[in-house]
Amino acid sequence: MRPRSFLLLVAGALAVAAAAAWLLPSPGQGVAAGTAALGNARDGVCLFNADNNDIGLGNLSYPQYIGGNGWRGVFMSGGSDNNHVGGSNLLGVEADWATPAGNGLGGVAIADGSGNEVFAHMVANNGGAGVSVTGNGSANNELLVNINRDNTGLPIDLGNDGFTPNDIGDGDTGPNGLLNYPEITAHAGSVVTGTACANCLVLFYDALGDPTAPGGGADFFISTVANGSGQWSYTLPGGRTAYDITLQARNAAGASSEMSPKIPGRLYLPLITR
Ligand SMILES: [Ca+2]
Ligand SMILES: [Ca+2]
Repeated sequence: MRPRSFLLLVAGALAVAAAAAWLLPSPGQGVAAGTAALGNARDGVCLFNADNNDIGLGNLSYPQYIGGNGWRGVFMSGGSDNNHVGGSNLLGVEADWATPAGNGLGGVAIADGSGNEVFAHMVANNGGAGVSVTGNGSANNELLVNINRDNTGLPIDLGNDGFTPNDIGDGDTGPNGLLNYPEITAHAGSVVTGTACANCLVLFYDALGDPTAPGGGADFFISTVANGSGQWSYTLPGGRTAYDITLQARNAAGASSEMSPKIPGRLYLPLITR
């Protein structure tokens, strides 16, 4: 297990050139006066050439929210590697999991870093992408957000340049290798079949609007694994069909893709009577 230092963040304090709103409420607890987002003019948490830090705990009983900052909630640059944004984090929403507290330029932005894990619980209401990765040297960043919605950009954006379509053979290069997202090749009712990178994790999300367009969202609900040939099939729970979902891939090295487009909706022709 790799060594980690624990980054304790206190509002107004510096931590690796960082400051953040930092709360320890119970889930569902309302935000009382005096505990609203403090917000910094620039980034909430800023890592520069800083490795192996934990940002947030792994316990949703004690969520941490990072919101109301002028720039990004969490920003990693200068070769910041192997950092972990914990599953208890709320970026752009207050500790009641509802009140918007967006960060001006995005939830989490990795500008130059590899091997980072973003396991945030909710990323919402931010200007720009929920989570973005830029820099051609930024590789193998794992980007798994349970609830990612109501950001002005994409939920996940490799390149921070809007939707990046798949390329045949996935030989392109760039942030996270511009890993291709999974594709649906057939569907019938709740059964969906498709392709992804070989042995990749295929993550299923409820699509909110269009996850490949600004403002689209994605809520995670389950995952499966593609086989060595990149084939997968799954029966969706809860009455979902292929028209309801968006997909994301994560390869063995940890790199995560953008969200897939929703498959084209059913075409209903107007009924013409004479
Ligand atoms: Ca992109
Ligand atoms: Ca690609």
